[in-house]
Amino acid sequence: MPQLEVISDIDFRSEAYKDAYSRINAIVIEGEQEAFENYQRLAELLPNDKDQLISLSKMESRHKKGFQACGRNLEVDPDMEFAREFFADLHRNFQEAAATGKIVTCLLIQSLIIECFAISAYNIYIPVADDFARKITEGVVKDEYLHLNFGEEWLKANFEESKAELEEANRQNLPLVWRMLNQVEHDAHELGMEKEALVEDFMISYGEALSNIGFTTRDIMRMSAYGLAAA
Ligand code: PL3
Ligand code: FE2
Ligand code: FE2
Repeated sequence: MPQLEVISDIDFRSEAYKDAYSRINAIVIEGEQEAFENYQRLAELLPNDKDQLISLSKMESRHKKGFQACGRNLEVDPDMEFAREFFADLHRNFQEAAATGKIVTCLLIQSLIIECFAISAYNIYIPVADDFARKITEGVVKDEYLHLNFGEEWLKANFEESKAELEEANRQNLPLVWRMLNQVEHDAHELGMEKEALVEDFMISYGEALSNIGFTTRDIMRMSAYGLAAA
């Protein structure tokens, strides 16, 4: 298996690896915590889908516990303050949207952008992870596809009336993803993950999601380009 060669190159116990892991691990823990809170909030906003959304939120708190165990296993103390700062803009945008009943914006932020970000990061992490974290991450990523699917199905069913708000929410939030990727580029590299691969995987997942919802290829090209110049 070629993967084993890659793994043997990485020293999971080195100070440089653990230092980078203290931030990446915190980001993932914070991301899962925010996802938990966001699905709880969505359950209040969408009473018809309440049970399903509560069940998604419970998966997020399991993911958080799993990644906390990954950090403990490597004897890394996650830098949670860094991670809260990392998510601050997306967090604020979600809160503001929820407070004004903008469900479409909330779904775009959580179920499309954050889930696609997580799916691409986890898929790229799996082949370079330590054995313990790899098993955890493989289990988590399966759930993230269900979360993405929830958003896709809801937005597809309400496409015409959601379209304008989706475009606006994309314009506001996609540039934040590119900024966040730039912010983790160095630490991700230390863990064996390349930014180009993260960007490519994100673009594929996000583009497919927009296509499943009902956007044309032309719309997708235009929407995906927002803020990319800065990446
Ligand atoms: C939603 O279910 C989870 C949200 C988590 C967002 C994670 C974003 C991760 C970006 C950092 C890239 C490195 C990932 C390493 C994987 C352990
Ligand atoms: Fe999750
Ligand atoms: Fe999720």
